[in-house]
Amino acid sequence: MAAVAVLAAGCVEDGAADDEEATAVEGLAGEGSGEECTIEEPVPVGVVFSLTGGAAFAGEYQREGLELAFEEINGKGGVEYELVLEDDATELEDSIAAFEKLIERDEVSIIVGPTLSDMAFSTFEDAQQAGVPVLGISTTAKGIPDIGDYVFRNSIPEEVALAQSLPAARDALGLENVAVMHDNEDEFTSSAYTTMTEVLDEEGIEIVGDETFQTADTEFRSQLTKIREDDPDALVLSALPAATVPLVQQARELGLDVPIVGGNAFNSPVMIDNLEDAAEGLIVGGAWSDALDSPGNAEFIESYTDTYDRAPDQFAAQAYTAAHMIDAAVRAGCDGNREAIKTNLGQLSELDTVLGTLSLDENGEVHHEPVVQIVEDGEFTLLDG
Ligand code: 1QQ
Repeated sequence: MAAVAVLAAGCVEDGAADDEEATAVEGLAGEGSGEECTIEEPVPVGVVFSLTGGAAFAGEYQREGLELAFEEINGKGGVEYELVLEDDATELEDSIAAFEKLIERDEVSIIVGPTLSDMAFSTFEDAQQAGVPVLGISTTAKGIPDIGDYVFRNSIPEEVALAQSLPAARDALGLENVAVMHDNEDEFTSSAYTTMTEVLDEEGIEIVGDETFQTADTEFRSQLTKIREDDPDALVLSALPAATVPLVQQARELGLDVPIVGGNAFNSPVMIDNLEDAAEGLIVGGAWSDALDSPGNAEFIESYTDTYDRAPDQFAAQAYTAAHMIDAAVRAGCDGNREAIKTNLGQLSELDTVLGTLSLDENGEVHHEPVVQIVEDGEFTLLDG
C-alpha cells in the first residue's frame, strides 16, 4: 500500500496528451546503467497467478519461484522490486478484475502471469489497451504474443515443445500410429491439440483414434474403451493435470498400457505424486528439467529447495527466469517505467537463464531449447531423441 502512495505522489501530472508521459513516474527513472543502475522508487511488479482452483498446481510453484528470484535480486542493491500479488482463483472474471486493479489502482510497471492461456487471451488484451507490459510465464497457447507489442512470454509455445517431444517419442518408442485425446473447452489444450495433429501429420504418424472431453470431467472410460479398440502404439494427450490424473488412472485400469505423450502441462511433479506407478513411461515436452545443465540451474535448485523444502518444477523455473528478465530490462535502460520496460524487454537477447540461453523476438515470442523427458522410476529423466 505504501508503494501506491509513493507512486501517486511521483506521477507526472502535467496533463500531457501523450499517455506515455502521463503515466511516467519520475522516481522510476534512475541513474547509471546495468549493475550500477540505481532507481529511487521501488519498481512495482504486478503478479496474477492461479493460487487456488484448478491451476493452483502451477500457481503455487510460480509464486515461490518469482518471490525467491526477486528476493535475491533485491539483495543486489540499486534497484528494488515490490510485488503486488493477486490470486485469480483459476477464474476468468477474477483474472480480469486482478489485472484491472493492478493497472488502474496499483499502477504497476509490468504484470507477470496469468497462469492459464484461457485467461491471458482476455487479460493481455486489457493490458495492451492500457499500455502495460505483460510477461506470460506459462501461457503456451498459439497466438499469445500476437495480442500486441506490450505482450511477451518466456514460456515456449506448445507447438515448439510438441515439435520436439512427438518425434523424440516416435524415435524412442518406434511409434507408427497414435490415438489423440483432448480437452476441447480450454484454450490451451485446444490449441495444443491442433498443433499435435499438425506435428503428427508432418512426422508421418497416423492418428487412429480421436476423442474429446471437457475441463472438469472426471470420467473418461467410454472414450478410453474406444481408444483401446483402436489399438494405437501410444496415446497423445492434451489436458490439464486435474483431468490427466483420473484419465491416466482409468486408462491403466482398463488395460490401456500404451505410452502416454503430453506437453507442457505434464511437466509437473503433480503427475508423479498423484499417478505414482501409472506415471511410468509418461513422455513430456517442456521448457525445463532439473537435469538441464543451464546457467545457474544447480544454484537455483539448491536455493529453492532450501527455501521451500521441496524441489522446484518447470513453473517455478519459468517464474524465476521472469524476474531475471525484468531486472535485465529495467537495468538496460535504468528505468522502471512501463514504456522503458516494454522497449527493453523487447530487446532481450541471449540472456543466460536457468531455462537455457533465451531470447525474445520482435513479436515478444521466446526462443530457447525445449526439453523432452520421460518418467522412469518415479522421476523425470531426459529422453534423448
Ligand atoms: C497454458 C498452459 C498451462 C498448462 C499452464 C499451467 O500451458 O494455459 O497455456
